[in-house]
Amino acid sequence: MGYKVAVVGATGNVGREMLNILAERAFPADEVVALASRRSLGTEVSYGDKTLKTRDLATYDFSDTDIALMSAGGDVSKEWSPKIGAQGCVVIDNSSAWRYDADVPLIVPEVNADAVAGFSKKNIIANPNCSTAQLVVALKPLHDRFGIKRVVVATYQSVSGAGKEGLDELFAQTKAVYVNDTVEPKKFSKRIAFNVIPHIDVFMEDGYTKEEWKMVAETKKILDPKIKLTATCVRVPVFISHSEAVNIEFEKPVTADEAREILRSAPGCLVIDKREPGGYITPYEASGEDATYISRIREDITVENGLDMWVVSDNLRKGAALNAIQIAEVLINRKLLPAKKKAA
Ligand code: 11C
Repeated sequence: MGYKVAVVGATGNVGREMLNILAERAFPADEVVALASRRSLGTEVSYGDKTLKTRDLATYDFSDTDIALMSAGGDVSKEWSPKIGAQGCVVIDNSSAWRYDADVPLIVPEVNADAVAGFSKKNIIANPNCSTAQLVVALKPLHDRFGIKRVVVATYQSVSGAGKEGLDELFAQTKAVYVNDTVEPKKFSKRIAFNVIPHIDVFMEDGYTKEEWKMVAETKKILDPKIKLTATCVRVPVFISHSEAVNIEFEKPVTADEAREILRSAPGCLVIDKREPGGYITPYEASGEDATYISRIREDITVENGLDMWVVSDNLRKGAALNAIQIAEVLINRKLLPAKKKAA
């Protein structure tokens, strides 16, 4: 018998991607339900070759649903995830609402799948921020072998990280520039077309942004609290896929060749690294793909045991929807889902 899965926030960029990936991977679901807030009720969304009409989250009964894939924002998750979990349905939440809660595992299956076992206190499992997910997939195999001391990362994050409004703003502003029209920032603090903005999420007291803080806190929780990390997160005029320039200092000596070999056989990683024009991946090519791509691997000439690399992944897939579904697959493969009384 298959599972009953609800996608909460089914009309958003990530919700739609969740439905696509459930169908693509032939996820063992008997029934998939698309849920949304009242505002989007009745909107139709695709699930494989089927069309699902969205139903109301507020009146939906989760008692015979096994898994809720939540991508409806932090406020909705804070209100609804505990209620859904209390009905015995396991919530896999894409927002930041529960990530830093000690009773909620924060999971990237290639990195810390074993930590999933702690979910039963609240029946909630958190998905990391997109910029963290791809980073830890690339760091984990190197950390296991050489021990990471410190990471310095600069991100180049696509506008889809800011949702549909982010995509619309880049599109509208780019058109406006071509027809000499006024460009008015709405979603982003400055013009994004033909520009870059060193600011994602709110500013914190110490001068870092919340996006940068999340990368630090989440890397520590998922991979190793001893790793020191500093980040500069930048929005760039790219529709989909986040890129990261990563500098790593290790405990042990490392060569670029060794790192390349380790990453070639690491789960979730795909190395594209020829030292010639075009011998690297760009966000355009990573869009729609599942892998975390790694290019430009080289030894840092300024520090002992240092390495530089370029990491790119589709932020809507590995950074969100795919990671959530991989977590659901871990629950199924390890037989961790609570038994449900199915409606007759
Ligand atoms: C962005 N990374 O690109 C953000 C979006 O904590 O899940 C995801 C925010 C989060 O704007």
